[in-house]
Amino acid sequence: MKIGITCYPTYGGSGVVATELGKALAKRGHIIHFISHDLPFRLREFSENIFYHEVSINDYPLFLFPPYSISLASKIADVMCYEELDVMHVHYAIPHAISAFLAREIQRDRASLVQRCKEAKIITTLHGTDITLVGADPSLSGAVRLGINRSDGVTAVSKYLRDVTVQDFKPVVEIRAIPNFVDTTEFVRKDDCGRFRAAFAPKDEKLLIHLSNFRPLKRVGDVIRIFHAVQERVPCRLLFVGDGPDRPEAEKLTRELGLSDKVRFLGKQEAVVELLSISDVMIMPSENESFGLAALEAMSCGVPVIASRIGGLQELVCDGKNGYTFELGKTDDATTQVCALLENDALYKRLALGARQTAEQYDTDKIIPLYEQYYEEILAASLNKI
Ligand code: GMT
Repeated sequence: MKIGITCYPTYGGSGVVATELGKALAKRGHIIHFISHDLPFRLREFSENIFYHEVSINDYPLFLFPPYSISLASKIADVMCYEELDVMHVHYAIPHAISAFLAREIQRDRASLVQRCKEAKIITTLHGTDITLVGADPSLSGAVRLGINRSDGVTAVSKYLRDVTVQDFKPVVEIRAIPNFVDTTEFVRKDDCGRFRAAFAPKDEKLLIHLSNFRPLKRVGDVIRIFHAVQERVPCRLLFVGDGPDRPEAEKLTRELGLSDKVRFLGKQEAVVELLSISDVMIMPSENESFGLAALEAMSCGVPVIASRIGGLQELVCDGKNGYTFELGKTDDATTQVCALLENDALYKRLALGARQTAEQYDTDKIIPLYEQYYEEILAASLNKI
């Protein structure tokens, strides 16, 4: 198949999923056209089946806000037509679902002037805050619903997100839940990272890790409060990976609690596998999480996850199997869970193994065929309509 993919190319779960999906589909022989304003950050290696089309943004002085959504729509329309795409798959509804819809209108309109182009089927994948936070805002919700309803197929990254979308947006189309996935051959615990570990935990302390984009919904303050209590019982250190708006506040709280020598803020990092490989426990106290890709990647590296009992995290983190869940904001409960894990070797080993086994259920090789099958169903459904 010829498949177009649009996503946010910068750090963020939806961009990661879209890019890894494109790479995996390309390996399976499909031709992939990425369309975005920058090269997706995980698209490093060359593949003869992958092409990249950059959206040029018109920053005419009159525009206070250059109309990216429209430029993107024009680019998608061109790629759909000239590359004869079968499927145009957009990730994160805002504005991508609307841009894809507009692209199809552009293409239809152009057909009256030039040649008639083949029409690609539009598939939208909902990732999380495009429904639960940003998309729920009245300034955008009508457009999000239109984008969903005008897509030929819609997927959500968990059953939770599918159900919330149905409940809040009452779409007229069906939504298929297809979960996040991980390449368990790439995300595998590396044994040769002892040097890193010694740098961060020189006295052989335990290592806790939190990885996110530091937005308020990630509740990084809770991570620090949990760590503060844990380190009073178990010698340990904390690694923060990522960056975002709440980082300065988190650094301030770390100083106020006198934890500066035990907490390292590493900022954005590419060596995620190496960092997970030296970590003992991941802490994810998010207020909302439609799936929790970072937790899945941690599990794949044999790191148990302590997470809030919310959203799609409840489909991934199973108490006593691959980690523990705690009621949102109840950092005392999370502290007890982390300590129980770190103080009991046998329990720790069992959960670390359980984490890896869970990740194997979400391996790329198991989930990518679900997308392929979905594309085929959508294409077949449209043939039946003709
Ligand atoms: O909303 C975000 O945090 C960003 C979003 C994205 O688009 O990058 O992440 C979401 O998508 C990931 C991949 O599908 C999910 O694993 C994350 O759980 C989800 N984040 C939230 O729902 C908060």
